[in-house]
Amino acid sequence: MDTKLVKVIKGESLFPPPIWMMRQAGRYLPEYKHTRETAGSFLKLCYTPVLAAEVTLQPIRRFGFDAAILFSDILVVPHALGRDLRFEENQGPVMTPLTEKDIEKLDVINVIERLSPSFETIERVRSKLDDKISLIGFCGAPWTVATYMIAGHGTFDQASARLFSYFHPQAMNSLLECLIDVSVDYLLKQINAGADVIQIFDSWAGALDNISFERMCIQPVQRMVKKIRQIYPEIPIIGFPRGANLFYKDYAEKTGITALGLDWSVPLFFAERLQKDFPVQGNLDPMRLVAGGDALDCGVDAILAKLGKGPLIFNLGHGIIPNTPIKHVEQMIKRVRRNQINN
Ligand code: 1CP
Repeated sequence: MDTKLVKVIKGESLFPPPIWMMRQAGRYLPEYKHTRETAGSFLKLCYTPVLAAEVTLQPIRRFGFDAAILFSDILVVPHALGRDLRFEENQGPVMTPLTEKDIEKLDVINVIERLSPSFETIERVRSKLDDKISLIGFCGAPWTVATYMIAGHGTFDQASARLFSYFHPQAMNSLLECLIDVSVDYLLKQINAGADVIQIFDSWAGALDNISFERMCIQPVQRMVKKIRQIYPEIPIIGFPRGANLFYKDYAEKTGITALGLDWSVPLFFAERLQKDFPVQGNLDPMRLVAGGDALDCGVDAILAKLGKGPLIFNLGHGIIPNTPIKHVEQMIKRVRRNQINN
């Protein structure tokens, strides 16, 4: 039987809509902080299936979301390719910036074996999760993962990766090719382990101009979707090209994804048009969730009023912010689900 999430991704309209939150396992939850302390470091938490499964399930237990998402990070892929990676407190990921010469040294032989803790996490979560709840597997899109590999850390404009793509177009192609292949294998194994929906995070799609968007965002994801569908023709795939703006439509049509994750800057009238052809997911401003009160209620109501009649997965327009009060998450869920009677 399909879960609510899968029904919507296949085009059904449900009211109230299914709901989950990007980064729903994380530092705003005391139980997450506790498990993270037990693990010792963020990466150890990602690579220890018992603990990763525990934090994956925490937001489901507390809030009753309609989907769990594998606890890991998009940067475990470059890490498994042999790049160094550490997470600095309050600074995020740090890696040695990648040069042209490093690309051929990426360890494509052992990468999937190194990622195997995630498959065990998925199996563990699936065995404990109610059948009605989806388990989302994920990876970063090649462009977004490449931005971190090239700069060595997060940036706001992805200047280093854009420049790299102009100075070294061949090297950039090789890097994207490598990431396409590895990410496809990684996702196939996640599906095989029990993920029933996949999300591809292209968090830095918005940094690209028209030509680069086509080449480095659309084409790689299009190729990934095609390869995944050769093995799993029916698997629902949510694409999240954050900041894609007017390119959202092109992205959805050309990549072949099943549903479209919208960031909070997407105007609701435009979202409504996209929803005629694609189920949509989103797009509450995470700052409204920090603020609570009327700011939160208004944001929720506007999304439900405009998109609630079509296929909608209610979500934030980007990840939850660590200082979000738990009470506000409860308020949001209550508001989204208040109209149970119409279901
Ligand atoms: O515990 C901690 O202090 C680490 C914080 C943290 C967490 C909880 C990071 C570091 N990653 C995660 C988990 C994570 N990351 C998940 C888990 C599943 C969930 O509950 O949603 C997922 C899906 C991600 C994906 C991810 N990591 C993205 C794509 C989505 C997005 O937010 O745009 C990106 C860009 C990353 C890189 C990353 N990892 C962590 C940080 C702080 C960052 C962003 C760094 C930056 O650009 O500044």
